[in-house]
Amino acid sequence: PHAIHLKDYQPPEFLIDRVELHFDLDPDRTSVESRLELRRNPAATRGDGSLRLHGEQLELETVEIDGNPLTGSEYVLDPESLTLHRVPDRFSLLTRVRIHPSLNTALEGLYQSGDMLCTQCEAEGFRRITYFLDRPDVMARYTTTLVADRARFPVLLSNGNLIEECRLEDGRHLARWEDPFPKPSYLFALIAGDLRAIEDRFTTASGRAVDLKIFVEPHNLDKCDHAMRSLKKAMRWDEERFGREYDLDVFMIVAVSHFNMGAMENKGLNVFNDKYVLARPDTATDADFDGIESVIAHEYFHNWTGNRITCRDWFQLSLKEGFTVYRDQEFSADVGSRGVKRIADVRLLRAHQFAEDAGPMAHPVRPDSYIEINNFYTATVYQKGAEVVRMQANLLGPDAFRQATDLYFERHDGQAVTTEDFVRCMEDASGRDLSQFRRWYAQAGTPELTMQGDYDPAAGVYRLSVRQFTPPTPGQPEKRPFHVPLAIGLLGDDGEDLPLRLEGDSQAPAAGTRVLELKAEEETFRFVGLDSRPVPSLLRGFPAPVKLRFDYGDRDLLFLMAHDSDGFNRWDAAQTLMQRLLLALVRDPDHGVLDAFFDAFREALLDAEGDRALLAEVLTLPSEGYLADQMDLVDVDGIHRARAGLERAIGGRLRADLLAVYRANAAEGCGYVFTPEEVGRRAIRNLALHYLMQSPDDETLGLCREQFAAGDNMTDVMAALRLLADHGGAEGAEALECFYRRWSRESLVVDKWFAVQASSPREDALEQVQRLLSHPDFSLRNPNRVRSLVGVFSVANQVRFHAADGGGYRFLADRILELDPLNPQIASRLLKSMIRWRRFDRTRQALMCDELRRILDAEELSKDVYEVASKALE
Ligand code: B3K
Ligand code: ZN
Repeated sequence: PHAIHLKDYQPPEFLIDRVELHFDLDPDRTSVESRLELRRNPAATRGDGSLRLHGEQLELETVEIDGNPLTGSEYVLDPESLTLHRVPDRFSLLTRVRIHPSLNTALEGLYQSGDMLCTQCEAEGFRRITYFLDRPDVMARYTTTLVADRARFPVLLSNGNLIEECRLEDGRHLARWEDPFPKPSYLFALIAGDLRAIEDRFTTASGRAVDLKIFVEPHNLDKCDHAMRSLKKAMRWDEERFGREYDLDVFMIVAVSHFNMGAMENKGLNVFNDKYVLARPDTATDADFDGIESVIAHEYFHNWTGNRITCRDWFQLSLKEGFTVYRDQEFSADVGSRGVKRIADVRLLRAHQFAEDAGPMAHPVRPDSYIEINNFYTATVYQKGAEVVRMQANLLGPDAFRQATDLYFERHDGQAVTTEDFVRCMEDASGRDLSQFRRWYAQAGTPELTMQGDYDPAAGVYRLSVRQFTPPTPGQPEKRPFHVPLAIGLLGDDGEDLPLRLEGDSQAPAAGTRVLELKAEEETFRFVGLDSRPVPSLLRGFPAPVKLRFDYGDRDLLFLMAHDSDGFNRWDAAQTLMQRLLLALVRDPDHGVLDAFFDAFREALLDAEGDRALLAEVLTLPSEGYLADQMDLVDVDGIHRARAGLERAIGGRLRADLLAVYRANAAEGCGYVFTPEEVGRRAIRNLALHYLMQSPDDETLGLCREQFAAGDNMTDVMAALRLLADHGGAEGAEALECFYRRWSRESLVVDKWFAVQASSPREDALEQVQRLLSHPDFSLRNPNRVRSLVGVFSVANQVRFHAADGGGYRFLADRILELDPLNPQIASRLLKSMIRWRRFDRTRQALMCDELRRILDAEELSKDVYEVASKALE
């Protein structure tokens, strides 16, 4: 397999103005006829005049140019393309191919999911449907005709508006769809199935009525309300916040149960993993409700950021993904709790993106090269990309940023553009110079900011010196300094914010946060007019995706945790404190925990006025995975022991308080509602139960059992089930069994049942996971199921996955080798949990490398898995 490089980009030699597709749908044997209106691209640097169309796994039956059939000697076929030599400057091309959806286990292109047929084309799936210029800078207008058996496939959908529908002979019927907006092929979609829809209507700001439809299999019709509510909220928000209106008469969402990722923003016809659509209080947790709200919004927002304006090439992926994640994060912050949302986003970024940046697959937000683009739908492109947009939004301020996005939408509507075009709009609208800022797109790695403060009481000056350093990443041994926004506050003895007056300021600014901009490798800021040593609150709200090194004393952290006006930094202080304590306990099990720690924990816990969701975040210990990332040499067992020990100590020492919190936060009998307050209440209550159950007695076990039995909502039931299952014994087995019996027909709930067992820290977790492989409900062909068992075990069960005997690694490698021939995308994703082997001891390093080599030695490895495994061993 060979790499593709950004520097080799060439505009397409041909453009396609119109596409007419005709599908004769059958799961076993579908025929696809395509008519393309092609013309030479005036902007292209002339190639050799031939036309090379992408196509994979297609059985070609006919090729015609302007109505004249070609003979076999007039074209060249290989497994990846169809090449036509000597074609006119403008012509119509007809091809007819056969494909086999029921054999398509990779779930790319046209495939079968249960009884329905569906498509997934991003990034390069359209070439598995028909011969085409399958690249995002070729935008065409599509008309799609679908013909299928009427009884089996009563619903036939594609992009755009329905323009014709009729019955045919032999029980077949036809539907014709027309999409008036030019689009790249990756946004094409079709659906055929026996589906039902819930319908609603949305009137846009300019008064146009849009029909909204969510299609699901009939038995899921009662689980669509939350998705529909979320959609309407997102549509309104995008009008208000970004001035973006929807542009077709109908917006459709379809939920399918076999899906490689979360969802797909196909024009007018979003196709979703059903996990991000279906929710009823008794089947879905608060986290699921949250996920649905944000993924529905995300895909909807793509209509402008991705569809109307798309990417020139796949190196620009973050142009649409980073921006759209930023938009969905802002949406969730506005409709939920902003502070909690920021914490959740940063937690995710630190856990996944920082880890990625520190490993062998590290790449810039705009990668320079790839072997398989599907490997680059990463936390870096998505989450760090969103932070890069957020930094620009903050540097410009809300008004200029809105002008800049307006300019972007106006200037580039209908085009396929680059991240450079985006930044230029930011500059043109604001007058700011972002030339150094652009490095955020080009340089990989997480910058480390080392800060030092010292106070000169005689002069009343506090000096804050800042140094930035970014570690080398593959292919980038040296980095140049970034342009980093720093949001900083200084707290006085009373915990109040002080005015931040920099030396040379003509007047004192108001007390509060001040945004400084670091551009050099090293800089010192001098704050004047301070009567006593302030406590600095650094990087408030996490203004940049960086790591902070500052030598805080424990007292300062406790002080910030109690007083910082910035909620994010109160949380961060608590996390730093806990992280420090835990790492000390890893190094020395006898380290001991100060009373002050428990006092602070208790004080926070009993804060009756605080936002409970925020509190739950503050009181949650950093994960084992995150702690591992803070160590040069990961001590898997030490981390587990320390963290579990501290949780037990909290549960024991604060038992009475935790019980009080548990009781005070009982539901008030109004049934399940998904509001930030109620989510927060359930979160703090379940966290209290979690701590109590770390050293359970009859009373807490009783509470847990009661909650499991009584819970009318999945959030509480799952929390109790997890605790009972981890507790083990007859209680655990019984709860698991009872849960399975009740929910065995709800596939998404069965996923949870698998996941609970896969993430259990119990010593026999791997054995249990092995056993579950042969459970009748397990299948390698359903990505959600694979993720819930194999994915969860290898990502969320650090202590068992990294067991010193290598059993976890062998298990994972076996699954990857089984899965790769079926579904390379999922196989390659799973592999990512084994690539950072360098952080471990020699024994584990050797075990992981053995498995990576075993994988690389396999015959007929996919490009996906090859790229990850080979880069891991480089
Ligand atoms: N754009 C899709 C992701 C496609 C992934 C292809 N391997 C979903 C999203 O980000 O909205
Ligand atoms: Zn997206």
